[in-house]
Amino acid sequence: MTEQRTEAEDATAVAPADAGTLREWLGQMLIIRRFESESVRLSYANKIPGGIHSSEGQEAVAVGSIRALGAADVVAGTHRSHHHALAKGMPPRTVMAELYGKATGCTGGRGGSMHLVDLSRNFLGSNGIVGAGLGVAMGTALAMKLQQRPAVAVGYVGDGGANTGRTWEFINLAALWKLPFIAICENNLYAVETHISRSLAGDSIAGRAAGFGLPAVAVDGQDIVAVHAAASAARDRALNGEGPTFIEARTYRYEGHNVGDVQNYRDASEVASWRQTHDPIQALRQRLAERGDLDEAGYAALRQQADETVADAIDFAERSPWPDTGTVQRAWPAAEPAGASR
Ligand SMILES: Cc1ncc(C[n+]2csc(CCOP(=O)(O)OP(=O)(O)O)c2C)c(N)n1
Ligand SMILES: [Mg+2]
Repeated sequence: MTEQRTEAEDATAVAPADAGTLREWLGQMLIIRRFESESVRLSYANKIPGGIHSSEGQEAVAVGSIRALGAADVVAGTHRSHHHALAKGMPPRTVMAELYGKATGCTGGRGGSMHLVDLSRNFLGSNGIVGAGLGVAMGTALAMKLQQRPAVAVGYVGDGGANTGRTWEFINLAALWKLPFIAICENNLYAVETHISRSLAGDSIAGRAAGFGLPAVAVDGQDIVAVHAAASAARDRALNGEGPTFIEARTYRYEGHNVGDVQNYRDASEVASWRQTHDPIQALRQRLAERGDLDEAGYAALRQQADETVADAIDFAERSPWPDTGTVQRAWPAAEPAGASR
């Protein structure tokens, strides 16, 4: 794939965020990084039941885009959404407790990793159906437009999701109806075991989106400032009534598709190379250091804070009670309809 330098990336050169803001973004990315590495460890330790999909490596996409939003803006995620949930302000405690299946989790421990939701923070959920989160956000954008609410809805989708029909049904209607909608494709190069070179026709996902007549940009998803600039521009457009934007954020997942993936479809050297040369956390750390806005001690303090936040979340999940099984509704087999036994 050819790298395109976009207007949004150029804009970052003229509008750098202040040091305090960048350090906050770095701190949030460090929390997500630690949350994810601990979640993987706890899954292997049988503390977290069911599958989880780690977002390690993709932190800048979530934090960069969600930091461009206001509290009233709505976000809908994918099956790989811990980073979206945490960036949207969900407390690590309720997310970790949900992964554990505990009663203090955001859905009472009954949803798990792919059903994280917090309506009070306008996080409409992670979602196990590939491409569906985009539709949840698009429908919300339609409601916002009809109700004339000054807010936008953001939906995420993966590169694999960009090969499903429903994704383009949502983009088509959002463009046609000029909805206050931002579609963000996290192109992490893989859909389960399939590299994008084996599944994508055409030059790029952004190029495909452009065919629907909306602005479609590709950004370096490992550069949080570039992601933030693209999302800010998209939000401004949406709030001005100019309609949706499609952002393809080029990123990489460090872990396997889910816990247990043996990853014999890619070389360990590929993962190591991304970690060493394209890491979003190290990129921001370096940017801050070069500006004289972060020294070794400052970085160590942010890391320690992140580690403590996640340790507290794990402790909370461990100490929390299991859901009361007495409150489970009997759904199947269905109760016999009245008179059916006669
Ligand atoms: C409608 C639907 N089809 C298939 C699946 C099985 N599935 C789960 S994740 C996944 C791949 C998704 O790849 P991508 O969109 O690139 O997201 P990533 O896992 O890389 O974040 C598939 C096919 C599903 N959950 N939903
Ligand atoms: Mg993918």
